[in-house]
Amino acid sequence: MIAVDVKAALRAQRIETPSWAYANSGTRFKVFPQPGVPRTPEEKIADAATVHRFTGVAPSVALHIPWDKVDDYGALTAYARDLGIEIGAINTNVFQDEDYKLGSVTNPDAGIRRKATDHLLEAIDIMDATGSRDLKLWFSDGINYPGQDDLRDRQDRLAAALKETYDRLGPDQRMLLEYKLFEPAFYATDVPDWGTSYAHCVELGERATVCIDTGHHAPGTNIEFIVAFLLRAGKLGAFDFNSRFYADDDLMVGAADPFQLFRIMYEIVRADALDPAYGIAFMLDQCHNIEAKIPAIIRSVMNVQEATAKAVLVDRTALRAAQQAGNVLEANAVLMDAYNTDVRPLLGELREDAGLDPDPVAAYARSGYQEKIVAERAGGTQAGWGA
Ligand code: LRH
Ligand code: MN
Ligand code: MN
Repeated sequence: MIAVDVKAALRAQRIETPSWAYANSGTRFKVFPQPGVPRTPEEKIADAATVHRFTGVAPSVALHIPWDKVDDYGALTAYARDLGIEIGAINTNVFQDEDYKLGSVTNPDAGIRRKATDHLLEAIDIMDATGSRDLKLWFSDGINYPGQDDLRDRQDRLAAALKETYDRLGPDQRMLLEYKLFEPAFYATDVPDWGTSYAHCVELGERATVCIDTGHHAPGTNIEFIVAFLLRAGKLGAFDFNSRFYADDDLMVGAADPFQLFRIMYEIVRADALDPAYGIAFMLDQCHNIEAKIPAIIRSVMNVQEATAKAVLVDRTALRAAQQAGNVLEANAVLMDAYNTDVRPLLGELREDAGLDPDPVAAYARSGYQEKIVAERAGGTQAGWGA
């Protein structure tokens, strides 16, 4: 691929940032509040627009309901558009209510299942108002003790809630079903892995697809295999990018294992699925507990860009030839040549071509935005994760 094609591929890339990453967050041990964090959904959107201003590739922000609940979603959408970004995926939250102790849509109590499903339907009303394409579902549902509830009945209850929600989607709307190995349930989680999510999505129909949160697997899981499999099946809808060392760490994408991120992005490039027109939503799902939030999100966007640039640089013709010839070492070397390329100058050039500073983190630091929000948002309350 010649350099200009590499640039064209990278120019088309879009990365969505999550509203909750701009807010205070922490572990279950402590939230360390930071000065200047957003107090309202509007302020989170303003921060997301700032990340887009410096990176040029993050033109949408995902919302989480009720963390981002407002009276007028039309007005919120107009506010975002005025700042140059769109509202992206609507994330549901059926994990922070007393009622959900034994589960939400899989709860043995039909009344609680109704309440949870109604929340999912309400999220689609919000999508109608914001123009969002994607409804993102993650269920904390599961059980802690063998015998606590019937594993199979819970799948039936899940399928019923998903079907009711799917049937409510508009023609241009999609459902993304996220899985997670464990936590908060430890013995059995109702959507623990990609296979479970995939099977439910197949049952639902073509507008239901799997969301891969890169932090939601057992250590050592080959995530790029899951990516390749789902792409082949036409069932990969989105990523929640982040990094993990141990569990659901939610650290900056590309921090723990940049090589894994490159391998994932290579499967995307291999399937020609990088362009937004293909329909995969590349989202971040992170929490910045001890590091400055906006620069960390800018860095995360850049980390995805760097992994993507390396993936685009893979000489696919040479790789295919080596694979066909059974030349194991050569095939591996072709991949590693691309991974070991320093793509930062190329990305700097790309940004300059677009009228941006080649170093978005430094440009942000010089911009005065951080000082401005620290001064303006004094006395800010915590919003979002850990609220
Ligand atoms: C669950 C999860 C899911 C939630 C988000 C805040 O661990 O990854 O995507 O909506 O975190
Ligand atoms: Mn997630
Ligand atoms: Mn998570």
